[in-house]
Amino acid sequence: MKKRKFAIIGTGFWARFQLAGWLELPGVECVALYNRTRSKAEALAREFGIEHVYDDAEKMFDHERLDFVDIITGEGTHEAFTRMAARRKIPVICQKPFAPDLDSARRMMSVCREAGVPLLINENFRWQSGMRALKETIDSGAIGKPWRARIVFNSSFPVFRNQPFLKELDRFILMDVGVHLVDCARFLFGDIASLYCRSHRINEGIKGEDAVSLLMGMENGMTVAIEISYASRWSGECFPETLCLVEGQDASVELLSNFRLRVTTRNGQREHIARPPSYPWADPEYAAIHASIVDCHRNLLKGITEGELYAETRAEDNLKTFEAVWRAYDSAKTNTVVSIGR
Ligand code: 89V
Repeated sequence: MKKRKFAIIGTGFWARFQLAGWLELPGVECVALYNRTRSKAEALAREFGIEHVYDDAEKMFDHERLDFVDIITGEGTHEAFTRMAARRKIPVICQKPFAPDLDSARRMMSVCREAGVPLLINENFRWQSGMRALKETIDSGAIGKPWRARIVFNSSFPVFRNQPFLKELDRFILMDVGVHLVDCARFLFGDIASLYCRSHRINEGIKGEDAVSLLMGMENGMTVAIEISYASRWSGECFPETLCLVEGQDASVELLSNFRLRVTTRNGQREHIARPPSYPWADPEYAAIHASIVDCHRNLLKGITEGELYAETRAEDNLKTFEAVWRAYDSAKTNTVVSIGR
């Protein structure tokens, strides 16, 4: 099989795990790393035996023969790197959140459309083993028609320790974690019709919001509540797991801590463990998330090799998630219910 050659743009905290995740797949080869601080790229290249390192991205694009790039920089530079790739007809995989704002996301989509190259968003939460098992259970009809759900990511994990730049973001938790949970809601239940959002800043010394409650009316008539926080001290702490309760006409299904999936019917309960695969390179603190990177990448690679439509989180789809997050900011600011998609 011909290996697809790719480069990673941005070698910060998350890149090591993205790269290790790619290397689990037989059909790819990382040939170059770019970082504006060259020494960081060199350190990662040494660790993974990557041959070429650059601190000039244009130069990298000119020198390397790439089948795709994986952009893992902050969202402020996603558009510039996407333009460089599209100009050379190179497919783009870009880390969430999609862009610094909606206009930039739309411009990225139009340059890739004009160049005829895929633009895919690296959104991994829907690829967690628990989320997949939850969807399978709902789709199997085991709980009947779902009518309400709660998706919870409440923790006091010191997220700023590994990612200090998150403190400086004017828009923090909705952009960093909210995009994941809104995407999970869309993955499980389809598109959003309306939403109402309230936000708080609880931790000291940060610029953006670190606690959000988001109530969504779905197009299928369901009500979905999302709770996110990095300021919660509670007995359910299980970062980085996402907890869910989905109520159906006949039964409910819960995604509980330690990947337990519990179905409760009138007649009793049954539970099984939707354990993620374990990888030696995963950071134990983030293992639940890191394990999903491999399945996410497998799907994105299919989008590159077999056609964009195979990638679940292609830009066209992820724009809906991203739009909902922006509407949530509008809702929190104006304290109003916002309609989506009209
Ligand atoms: O996946 C992420 O976006 C991470 C985490 C959820 C851990 O905050 O930044």
